[in-house]
Amino acid sequence: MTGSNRIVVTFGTFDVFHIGHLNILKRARLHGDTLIVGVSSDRLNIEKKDRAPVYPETERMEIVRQIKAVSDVFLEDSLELKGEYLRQFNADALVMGDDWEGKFDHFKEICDVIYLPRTEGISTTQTITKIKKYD
Ligand code: C2G
Repeated sequence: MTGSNRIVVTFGTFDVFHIGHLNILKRARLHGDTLIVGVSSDRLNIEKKDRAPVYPETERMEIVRQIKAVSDVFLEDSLELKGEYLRQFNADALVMGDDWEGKFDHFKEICDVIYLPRTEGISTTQTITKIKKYD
């Protein structure tokens, strides 16, 4: 008998990496055996959020790649390609934080879609604001 290899995919920017990011990656991994993370590109952030991330995509990818729960990373260069990415990686589950609740339900035809509660009290934006006050 061959062992199962349930593949979980998640997406995110993971800028100014913090405990909320670590928590979701650890919890996403518990939903399968392999965790593949799509890290959003600098170009995608500039297009969607009108600003570049603090850390460039190469560094954000390397930080996420080295997290124990993570098996592999790839660059997410288009929000519209999520379905293609899920098929390409043979995803059994898509895991996202519940700030995205309901937004990806249409992918249920490809794989399980699971939303996990966000870690309270921390975000990249809050952290940047806090650091600015140290000036
Ligand atoms: N997250 C969390 N708790 C926090 C902050 C973030 O659980 N306190 C989760 C988010 O819900 C998300 C992941 O960490 O699932 C990455 O968060 P962001 O870096 O903010 O990514 P985002 O900009 O939401 O993703 O296709 C989606 C894009 O890649 C953008």
